[in-house]
Formats: sequence, structure tokens, C-alpha cells
Amino acid sequence: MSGKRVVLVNTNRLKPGVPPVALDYLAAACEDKGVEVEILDLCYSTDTRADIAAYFKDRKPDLVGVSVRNLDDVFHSIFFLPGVKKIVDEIKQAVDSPVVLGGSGFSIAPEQILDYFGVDLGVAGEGEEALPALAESVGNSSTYPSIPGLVYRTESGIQRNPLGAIDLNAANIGRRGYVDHTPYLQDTRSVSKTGAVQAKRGCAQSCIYCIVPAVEGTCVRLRPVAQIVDEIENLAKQGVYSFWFADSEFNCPDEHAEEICREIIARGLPEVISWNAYIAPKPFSKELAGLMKEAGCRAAVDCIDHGVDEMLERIGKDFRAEDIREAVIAAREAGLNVGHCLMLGGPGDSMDGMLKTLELLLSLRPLNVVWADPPGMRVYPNSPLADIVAQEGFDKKNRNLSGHIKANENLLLPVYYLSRKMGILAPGVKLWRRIGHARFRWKNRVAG
Ligand code: B12
Repeated sequence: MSGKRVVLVNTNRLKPGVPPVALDYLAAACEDKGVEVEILDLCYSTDTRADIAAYFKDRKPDLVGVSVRNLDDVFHSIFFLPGVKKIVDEIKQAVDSPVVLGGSGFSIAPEQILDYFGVDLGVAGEGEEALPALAESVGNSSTYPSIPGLVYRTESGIQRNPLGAIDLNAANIGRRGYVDHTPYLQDTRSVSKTGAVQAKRGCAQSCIYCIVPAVEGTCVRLRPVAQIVDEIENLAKQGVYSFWFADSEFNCPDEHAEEICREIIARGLPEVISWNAYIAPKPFSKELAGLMKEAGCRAAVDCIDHGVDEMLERIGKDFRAEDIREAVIAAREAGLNVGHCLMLGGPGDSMDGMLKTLELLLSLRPLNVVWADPPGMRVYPNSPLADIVAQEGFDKKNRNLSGHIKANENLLLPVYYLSRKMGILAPGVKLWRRIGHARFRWKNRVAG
């Protein structure tokens, strides 16, 4: 043991709740370095101030790691950072240990969020190497330049180190068991009973709207198949029989996905488990669709985005309408339940483009169509779409934009791009967001 102690805090209170898989991986990595870890999960807390004060009454860890998973809900323009800031302030009042922020939400805009929270330390990207290293050296800033992904203040401003990229072949992060899944399993909503298992990290694509390369890096790193399936078994031993593959695209690369399915089948797991995954239309063979079905895939969300080649190219996709066609047919023939997720309204899109996309989908007779997001793209800071918006002009005169445009140049509050050529859709989408937002606020007020 190094003698150092870290408390990891889950601040994600959005319902239905999702178990914080990141904290399980981080806890395993800390333990491997001899750093003692405890988890304070506030997802179901009914009084965070009281719970935090009670928790830290007899504890003074060397470091408190605060996870910021979501910036906003993407759909209804609901911004979560004020709620997380309240929790961070409650932690600061309860204990004087240094606080470090991390998580996918944090990694989208590390410098801006550090300032927003008035905190001195953060980790952009994965935290398995950074967190135990920081626990060892917190207060000794001479080591900071060598800690992967560390974001910290210096006299010359905020510094951000290059993202970490642990060797996933060597690291055994999937032991699980640090996060208590009991409250999630007791939740009546099926999303909450669903755990998560990450099969790979990184994305080499450059879709204009996406922030995954900023969170996971641009180099794809695969986890060993046996380790992934061991992890699925570890979860099942804790009563978690259903899970999401927490990969942006489970089938990229497809050989890895096929091997995982074969190993799940070989261990007889489909009798006890079921899972969901996001997939891309390419590479997606009939063989993979069949293997996924046999391996217990309950639902796959196919991120087809658009049905017109020109738009697919413009938003940075490496597949085309023909690939979508083949993927839908492969899934249908395998009897695999696939929802098709669209990303309409990006730069250059039009009502005609949307109708062609719907026409394509209808002609293919998919088993299921999910249109999770309304047309329009959330403009994330540091994304290629943010650069397009900067060129077009970030002001009320830009009729492709909606959301928080005034005094929000850093794009932390939700801003949406919806091509003005989508015509009468724009007011409808705005109204839909407003109603969703009001419903969310009402439900949360009622729930306290
Ligand atoms: C799988 C997934 C889901 C699944 C989750 C299933 C489950 N049981 O977990 C489902 C479909 C349910 C889902 C729902 C939602 N999701 Co989602 N999801 C993902 C996805 C693809 C993977 C998330 C994941 O678990 N990764 C694996 C873990 C290990 O990675 P991680 O959390 O990033 O943690 C690492 C680092 O961030 C860091 N880290 C994390 N915490 C901390 C803390 C400290 C102190 C430190 C130092 C480091 C650190 O180290 C970790 C380990 O390396 C991501 C996209 C992506 N690739 O990140 C989107 C993503 C996280 N989701 C997102 C969103 C918005 C949502 C929803 C709000 C959508 C909605 N409106 O319903 C909901 C929220 C649900 C909830 N209650 O929070 C956004 C969040 C960004 C944002 N806009 O704010 C993302 C990034 C997608 C995107 N491109 O916009 N999601």
C-alpha cells in the first residue's frame, strides 16, 4: 500500500440512473498502484449536502475525485453543470482535501469547466494512470507535467497534458465490485439495472459533431477478449445480468466484435445475460448480425445518421447509403433487433435530405426505427462543428443556430445547429425542447 487514500464521487443524478462503470475501472487501477479507494455514489441521494457532510465527518482522503459524466442531456437543452457545481461546493465545505475533476462531460471542455467549478485540478480523458499518480504527488506540482491528461493551473494559465492511453492488454481494470449495484438493481426502470462493459477505447473517425476522440483519444485500443468476457461474468456474479457495451461503435473493428460474441457463446453466457450496443452500418456482415443475436444481444442502436451520401460525407462518415441498406437487411435477416438512429439537420442538410432518408428507411422495412434525437446537432466546444459555426458566425444572425447564443462563446450551455433549409421544422423542434425542458424541471421539483 502506498498509504494514499482517494474517494471517488459519482455526481450523476439523472434518472433513470446508470451505474458509474468509470469508477469501477478507476478504483481497480488505483488499487493496483496500492492506493486505497472508496466510492461515494450520490445517484440516489435525497439530500446530497447531508450525505456528503456525514460521509466526510470521519474521513480525510488525500484526494477527492469527482466524476462529471454529462454536460447536458442533448435532447431538451437541460444543463447539468449547476447541479454538479453545487455538489462540488458541498464537498469543499465538508472536507479540505484537494478535488480533481474528470469524466466524459469534463473532457469535452476541461479548461472552461475547471474555471466554472473554481477547482485547480482535472483529468481530461481516461484516468487510470493519472488518478493514482496524482494521489501520490498531489501538492507537488513539479510532477504535474508528467501526469497524462492532467489539467492544472500555473502562473502562465491553465495547462493541459496530452491524453493518457494505458496498455489495455496489461491493465486488468474489469474486476468490478467497487461500485455497489444494489440501488440500481432495485430501481424499477430497466435502464438502471443495465450495467456497462467497455470493449475498446478510442475513435479514429472525425464526425463533425462528436466529442469521443476528445474523451477516448484517436487511437483505437482493443481490450483482450477473454478479459472482457471475464468482466461480463464478474458483473453477472453481482446480479447484473444485462449490460451495454460502452463503446461508441461495438462493430468497429468487426473481427473484435465477432470474437467477443464467440467467446460469450462458448462460455454459455447467453442463457443468463443480455446486452445492448451502439453499432455503425459498416462493417456489419450477416455473420456478425447472426453472432450478435446468438450471443444475447437484445437491442443494437445503428447510428446511420443520414440516408444521403453527400450529407454522410459532409458530416464525416466513412459509410454510404448502400452500406446502410446492406446493414439493415443483414440485421433483419438475422432477426436482430436494431433501432436506427438519425442525425439530421447538419450543415447543408435540407427538408429534401430528411425526406430521402426516411424514404430509404421505409423502403428497407427495418424491424425498428429509433429517432432518439430531434433534427439538429448539439454544437460541442472543440469539435469540427464548432469551427464551422465560428466561420458562419456565432450570433443571433446565424439562422442555423438555436439555444444559448448570448454570452456563451465557450459553448458550455447547449447550442444546436439545425440547417435553416430544414424549413418549418425549426420552430417545431424548439417547441419540443421547451416542453421537454419544462417537464424535466417539473418532475424534478415534484421529486425534490
Ligand atoms: C454507453 C453510453 C450510454 C448508455 C449507458 C449504459 C450504462 N449502463 O452505462 C446509455 C445508452 C444508457 C446512455 C445514456 C445517456 N447518455 Co450516454 N454514452 C454512452 C457512451 C457510448 C459510453 C459511456 C461509458 O460508459 N464509457 C466507458 C467509461 C469507462 O468511460 P468514461 O465514463 O468516459 O470514464 C473514463 C474517463 O472519462 C475518466 N473518468 C471518468 N470519471 C472520472 C473521474 C475522475 C476523478 C477522473 C480523474 C477521471 C474520470 O476515466 C474513465 C476511465 O477511463 C458515451 C460516449 C463515449 N464513448 O464516451 C455516451 C455519453 C457519455 N452519453 C452522453 C449522454 C448525453 C447521455 C444521456 C444524457 C442521453 C439522454 N438524453 O438520455 C443519457 C444519460 C444517462 C444517465 N443517467 O447518465 C454523452 C455525454 C456528453 C454530454 N452531452 O453531456 C456521451 C459522451 C455521448 C455523446 N457523444 O454525446 N449512454
